[in-house]
Amino acid sequence: MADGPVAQLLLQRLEGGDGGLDSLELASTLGLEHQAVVGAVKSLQALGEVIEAELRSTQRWELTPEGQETAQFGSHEARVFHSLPPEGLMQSELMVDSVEDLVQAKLQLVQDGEAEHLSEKERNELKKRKLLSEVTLKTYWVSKGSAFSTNISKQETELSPEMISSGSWRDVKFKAYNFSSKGVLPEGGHLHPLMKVRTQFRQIFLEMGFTEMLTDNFIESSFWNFDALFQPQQHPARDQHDTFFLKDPAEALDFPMDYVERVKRTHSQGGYGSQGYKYDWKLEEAQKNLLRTHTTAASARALYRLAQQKPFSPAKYFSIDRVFRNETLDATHLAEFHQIEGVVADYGLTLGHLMGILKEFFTKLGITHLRFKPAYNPYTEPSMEVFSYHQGLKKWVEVGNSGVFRPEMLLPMGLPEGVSVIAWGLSLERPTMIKYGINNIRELVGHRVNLQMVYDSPLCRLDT
Ligand code: FB9
Repeated sequence: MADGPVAQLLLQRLEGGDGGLDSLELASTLGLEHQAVVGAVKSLQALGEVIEAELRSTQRWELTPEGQETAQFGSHEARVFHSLPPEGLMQSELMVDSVEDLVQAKLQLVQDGEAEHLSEKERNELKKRKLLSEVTLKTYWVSKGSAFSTNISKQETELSPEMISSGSWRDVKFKAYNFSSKGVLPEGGHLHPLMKVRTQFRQIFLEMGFTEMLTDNFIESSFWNFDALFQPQQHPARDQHDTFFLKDPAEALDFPMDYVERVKRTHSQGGYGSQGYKYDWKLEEAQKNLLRTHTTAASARALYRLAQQKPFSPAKYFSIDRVFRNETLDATHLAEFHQIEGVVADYGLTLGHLMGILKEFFTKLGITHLRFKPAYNPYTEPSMEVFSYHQGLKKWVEVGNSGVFRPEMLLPMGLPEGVSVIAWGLSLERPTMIKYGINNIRELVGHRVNLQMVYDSPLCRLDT
């Protein structure tokens, strides 16, 4: 503060001096930190022409932390000598009977501000041993300004209602606004990179005319997660090592039973042109609660709801939310991830439509030059894995999976003959890790995440 004690001391030194003073020397004389004197200089500068302050660069030798330790406790060689046992060692092993610790002495000279007593060769030797470093200090040469005065009255920084009503504002000096001072950066929240990338994907789906599905239930019944998708009850994905089943509540009880009957028949006897899986389908298996293994369960619910609307009207849905799998954990896989899924329902959709919409979708991600590879999913036929050549990684990268939902899934829902549904999926973590250059999933999610990474993560632009 301009009316603070350091500023007053500085003004008195100027008053009594014969020209000017150096901020570093004044700090040393007053036994203050140099920054305290610099603060007083800046506050006096804000008053206008009370002082003149010229910024100067001063070279100074300072001890490194190791140098400070050596100055305090002695050089390594001396400490070895002093560590010898009092009875000493055989003369043949030691040729010196005393040692003068010149290194420590020189460092103490520097510590006392007398570095100039060392030769350049000596200083460079200590610098080479990383005991000494040359620093550039910004100091101020302060002299009297045209409006110099030692009587710096307290400056008001607030105009209060009392001042206005009493008129006392007329008798006080106000501190000038410093319009160039930067405001205090407001501490706000910080979006996690995953959430930034999710927003980008959501934007892409919305501009493509898709509607976001309801995905607010992590807990799902086996019925909607598997049976409704025509995934047989003995499928390996349905057992404990791939899926997290719940103990309590272990069972879901609320189903549209007419629909369940059609699903049961399709699995066990076939129908709609399909021979089915010819097994004894059990309601108890379908009632088991689990943590959804894919957001395709939400797609099944959305498509069932669509099928109840008569007459049928085409729809485009998407979802981006957490799914859970009892995976083997590694650097890129955790037991959960965010699945992104797009679904289009209309009459006469074909694999060509699926390829076309995938090209449009991935182009918006900046991913071009797609390749499609035949694949298998229990609930889509045909299915395709989607690949793209990644220029940065110089290799083909799997960027998603896709397919046409099977009639055995769609027709029991009540969707009209001729309506087909194309769909695709990918993860949110993989593109996020690539975009933000993160190699280990635990740097992105989990209890070991460095929050500074979250604070510092830049805006996400997927198309660049
Ligand atoms: O995300 C994936 N890869 C990917 C995506 C985008 C990307 O962008 C880069 C910035 C340029 C890069 C990579 N994958 C899917 C492929 C692989 O990472 C794969 O190894 C891991 N997969 C997950 C599942 O693994 C247990 C990613 C996840 C995945 C896989 C399939 C689906 C959804 C997510 C699906 C589906 C689907 C299929 C048919 C109908 C409906 C849904």
